[in-house]
Amino acid sequence: MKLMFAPGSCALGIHLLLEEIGKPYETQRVNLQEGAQYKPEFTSVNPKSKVPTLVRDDGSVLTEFPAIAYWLARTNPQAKLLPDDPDAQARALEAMDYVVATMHMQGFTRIFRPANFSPNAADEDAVKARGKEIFEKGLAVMDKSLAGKEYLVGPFSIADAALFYVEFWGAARLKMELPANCAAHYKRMLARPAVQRMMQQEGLAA
Ligand SMILES: N[C@@H](CCC(=O)N[C@@H](CS)C(=O)NCC(=O)O)C(=O)O
Repeated sequence: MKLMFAPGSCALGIHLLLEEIGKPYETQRVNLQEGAQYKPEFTSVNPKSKVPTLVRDDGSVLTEFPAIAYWLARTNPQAKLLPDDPDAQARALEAMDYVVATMHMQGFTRIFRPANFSPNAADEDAVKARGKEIFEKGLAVMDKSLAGKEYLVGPFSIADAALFYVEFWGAARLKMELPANCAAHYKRMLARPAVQRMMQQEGLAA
């Protein structure tokens, strides 16, 4: 398997899952700043121009964070990345979809790429402020859902890998103070050996 990723991007959530699984895999860095995701070498693999992109052992390509995370969990049951119970599975997918589709795509994309939301440069601050509002609302929702729990659905699951990457963006990039349960979850995640290995490999470790 080969993970195509950019250090510090949302792909870090998939990278940490590969470390949790512990089977050999390759990585290939994609330089998003230089626009490598729009060049034929990358678009011939993933025409969506996005990381994470997973090239599987049979050569087939899987994209979209939730799909990759779900497939990794289902094909590596020994790693216990998804509970067996259908209700808990649905809760994990529910949380992961909210993180990716709302907190990241609606919130952070406004902060990182305001020009995608308005052609008018004068709108930039307002677009970013709206993005931060969406992210903060998401954090409040996740914080409530973590109350009295170590991880989102009880034991560690793929949903925690998703929550971790947006917590990382909030804490390390925006220098925000995370709400208490998210801050404790972020700390708990940082203490996992698999997360530490991923952080080292991506050059993100403090
Ligand atoms: N919906 C996609 C989002 C992936 C995504 O937005 N990736 C960002 C990095 S965090 C990216 O590759 N951006 C490059 C670009 O849009 O040019 C997923 O769930 O995997």
